[in-house]
Amino acid sequence: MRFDVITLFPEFIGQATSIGVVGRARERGLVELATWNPRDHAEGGYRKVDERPFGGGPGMVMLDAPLSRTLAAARRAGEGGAEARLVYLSPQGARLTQRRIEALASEPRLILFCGRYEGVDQRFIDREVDEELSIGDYVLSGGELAAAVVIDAVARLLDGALGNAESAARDSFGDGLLDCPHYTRPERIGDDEVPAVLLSGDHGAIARWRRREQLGRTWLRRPDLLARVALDAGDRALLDEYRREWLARARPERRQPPSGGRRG
Ligand code: 9WO
Repeated sequence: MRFDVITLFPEFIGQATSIGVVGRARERGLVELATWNPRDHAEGGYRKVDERPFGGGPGMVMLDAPLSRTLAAARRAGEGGAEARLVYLSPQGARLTQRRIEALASEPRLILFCGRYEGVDQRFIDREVDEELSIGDYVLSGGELAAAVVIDAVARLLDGALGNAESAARDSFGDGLLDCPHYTRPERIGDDEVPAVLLSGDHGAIARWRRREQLGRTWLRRPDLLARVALDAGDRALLDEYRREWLARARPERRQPPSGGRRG
């Protein structure tokens, strides 16, 4: 899969995708990355890429012309550039979800556009952008961090990007539930011990415990996610077990799961 990233800070994207799973995927040829800097396609000695907004107001707006030339150059490079979807990372975009990541991972090539300043001339967005995506309801300094999130989440789904163990772990998490707790040595830290089932060697019991923790933690912390997961009879039984134990432990005034709170 190829990513073309339009950014005023190509070095950021290069570094953010040179480590870990993404870095390994690039080394293995699973991911190809090219960065495109609008400043290289700007005119004049100052290589101007922004201008004051019409109507006044704070900040600057990215100019259409350098962006259009940058996008044209990216589309001319390599194969499939003309058809590649242009994704603009912005607070105004649709919320990024794992399901959307899975869809993006099936694309042979993606062009990710990272804005800066106050924003981008709307005519460029209306004419060229196929999809706006947001990683959350907050304003960053630019779209680069969000682009790195997309590249990381997509790369993990590509065949061969994860080792067998990681891939198995990913498969369980990929079913829309939160992850289960993880423990490692030492067995005891102060009064805190590792759940006995994890030391039992009973792989069936361990798998059931992990699934129950996934279901229970999702119920406690993200009931909105749980509502979207089709539970079979076994899952429903495990979740009922978790709920009964949680309610039995919870103080009378806490008989309602905390919305996104801790302890669970
Ligand atoms: C800047 C600004 C300054 C004062 C008041 C409001 C403001 N809004 C912005 C703004 O949205 N700047 C953006 C910077 C322009 C497009 C690129 N930037 C960006 C992308 N900030 N945050 C994102 C982003 C991308 C994906 N998911 C979440 C946030």
